[in-house]
Amino acid sequence: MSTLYQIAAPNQDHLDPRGQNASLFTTMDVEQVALQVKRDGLALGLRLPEDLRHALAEFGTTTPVKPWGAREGVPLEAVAGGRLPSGEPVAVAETVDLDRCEAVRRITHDPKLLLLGKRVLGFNPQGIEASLRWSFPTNLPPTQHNDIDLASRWHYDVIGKNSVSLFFYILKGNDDLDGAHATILGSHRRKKVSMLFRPSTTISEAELMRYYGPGQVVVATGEPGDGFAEDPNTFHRAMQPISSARLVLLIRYT
Ligand SMILES: O=C(O)CCC(=O)C(=O)O
Ligand SMILES: [Fe+2]
Repeated sequence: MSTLYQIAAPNQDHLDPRGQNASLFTTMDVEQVALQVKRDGLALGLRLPEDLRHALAEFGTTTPVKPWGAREGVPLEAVAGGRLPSGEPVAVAETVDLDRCEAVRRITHDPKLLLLGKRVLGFNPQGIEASLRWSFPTNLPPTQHNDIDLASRWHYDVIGKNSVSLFFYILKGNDDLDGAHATILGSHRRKKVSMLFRPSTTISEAELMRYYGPGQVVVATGEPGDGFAEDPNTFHRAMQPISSARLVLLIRYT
């Protein structure tokens, strides 16, 4: 997470973001998407214009990355095989210097996305973060992969008082499940009390399925350019990339 902007002073909160007609997301119905995020925790069907997806793919493939926990960026090629030069497996790495990418700013400050943030949060977003994130096929058995990428286990995130995430697949394997993102519908509103007092990554899939039912799981399959909005307080997880590395743009309004 690397970018933080202030877009509206609290004393201007009655104002909606201006210039709705200039949005990049021409067909998006903000009120409908906001309603779904609030009700289900998830709204599919967002779509990034191809020129911006292309600009992000270009930036992501030519800029150094920071593996989780690393101090410094390394060239993408050094880790793209799912191993550090030391041989240690690496599942996730973030593109550095995202502030230099003009396409990111256009997306994070898009008037319709900002309005979506306002409708879900109940106030104009005060914090805007963006992350361009690689997930690599480690070729490890799922349990081992999940140990080095905790976001591959079911979990929920509590970020500030309220938050909403937007994901856009920039590059992704061909298979639907390959590097996809899964969500348990409605789980932002309904958790067992005991789920609140344990690290969420320690809650087993079996326990979640018993409580919510397998029918509540939605996998956001999709192609590069497809995106979705999610309440991070839902249970969700990243699925292991199999055929090729996945690149996603993640935006978070708080
Ligand atoms: O990469 C994903 O699909 C999930 C990431 C995630 O869980 C998060 O950033 O909170
Ligand atoms: Fe998460």
